[in-house]
Amino acid sequence: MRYTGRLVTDAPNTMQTETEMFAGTGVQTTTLSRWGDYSSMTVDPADDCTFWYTQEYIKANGTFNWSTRIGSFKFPGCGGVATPDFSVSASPTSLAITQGSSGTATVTVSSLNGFTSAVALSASGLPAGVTASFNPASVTPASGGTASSTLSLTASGTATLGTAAVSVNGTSGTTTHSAAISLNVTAAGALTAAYDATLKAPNCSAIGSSCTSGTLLNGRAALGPEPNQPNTINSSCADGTAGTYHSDESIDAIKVSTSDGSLFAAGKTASIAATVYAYSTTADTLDLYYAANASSPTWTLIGSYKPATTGVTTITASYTLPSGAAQAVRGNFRYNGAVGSCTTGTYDDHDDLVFAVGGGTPDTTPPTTRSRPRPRAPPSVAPPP
Ligand SMILES: [Ca+2]
Ligand SMILES: [Ca+2]
Repeated sequence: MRYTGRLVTDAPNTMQTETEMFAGTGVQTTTLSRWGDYSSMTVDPADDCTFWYTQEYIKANGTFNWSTRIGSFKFPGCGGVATPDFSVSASPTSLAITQGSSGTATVTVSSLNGFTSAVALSASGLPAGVTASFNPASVTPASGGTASSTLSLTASGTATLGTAAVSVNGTSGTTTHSAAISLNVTAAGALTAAYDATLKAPNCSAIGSSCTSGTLLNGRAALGPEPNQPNTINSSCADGTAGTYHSDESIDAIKVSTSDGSLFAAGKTASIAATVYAYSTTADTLDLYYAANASSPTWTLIGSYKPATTGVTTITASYTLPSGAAQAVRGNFRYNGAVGSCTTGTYDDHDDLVFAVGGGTPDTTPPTTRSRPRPRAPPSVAPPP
């Protein structure tokens, strides 16, 4: 009884070395023509490598004197003992948290090759001001199973802003496997405006550190179209209707933010970033205005600016926030014409953004006019008769 065979990894057109399992001790005599009718081979499901083989053989010269032999074999390199191991995954793989708050992700440890040991969890690559905790701090998966832990990432009020690649690490003995989480720390009070149907413009009604129009100002009039156009307070200034979206002029977004990342307050410097689609770097001009009272705006010019490039480009400016609980900025984007808060060119877009502002530092400057005398005390009530 001899065997050979090949593994899927063996070179094409080669067989393993022929091996003898058992040598018979006799020969079949006379005229018998049948041999080997009763034979079988099967692979052992326990390891998918071991073959079990049964075959007839002859112990001594003669006829009708077959015996049966059962043997097993496997090829070198098949069915080596697999090393127990594990893998680590995280969900979600990207997380956004604001300064002063926290977010969670589920960390899952999966058993491979019968792994059943404890895996200690940790995090690395955290931005300054962000801490990580795992509940539980260590998990032990069943063989072939999974075990999960909840990762909490907490950002302090001064945590470093921006995106960081956080590594979630599982360690068992000398083995460490990791999963990546993209963590984005955003400033507290980074607000996106909602359309204010009363004022008829995008409005950040809470006090934030920034306020963006999001998609609410994209386009001009029916071009785009601009949602809720013309997006001027009390519909005070219609948009020009000529041209084609993103071939001709439009203001697409306005964002106002404090330059130091703190909450909007009177006296602070505010930065405006206006995203426009420019047709011309020479004929197009963005006039930026602010108003202290959004409900009844008196527009004060901040400045007039040329786009640096044609196409989608951002224009920035800054000014000092006045006092006023609900303030506004206006972008007046015009093709030629003269500076104004509501120019009438057919390619001109006008967009307002309303945002809430806190009281800011109290005014300690004494008034320069004389105080009015205190009102007289009311007459005392006469006692009942
Ligand atoms: Ca508009
Ligand atoms: Ca617009």
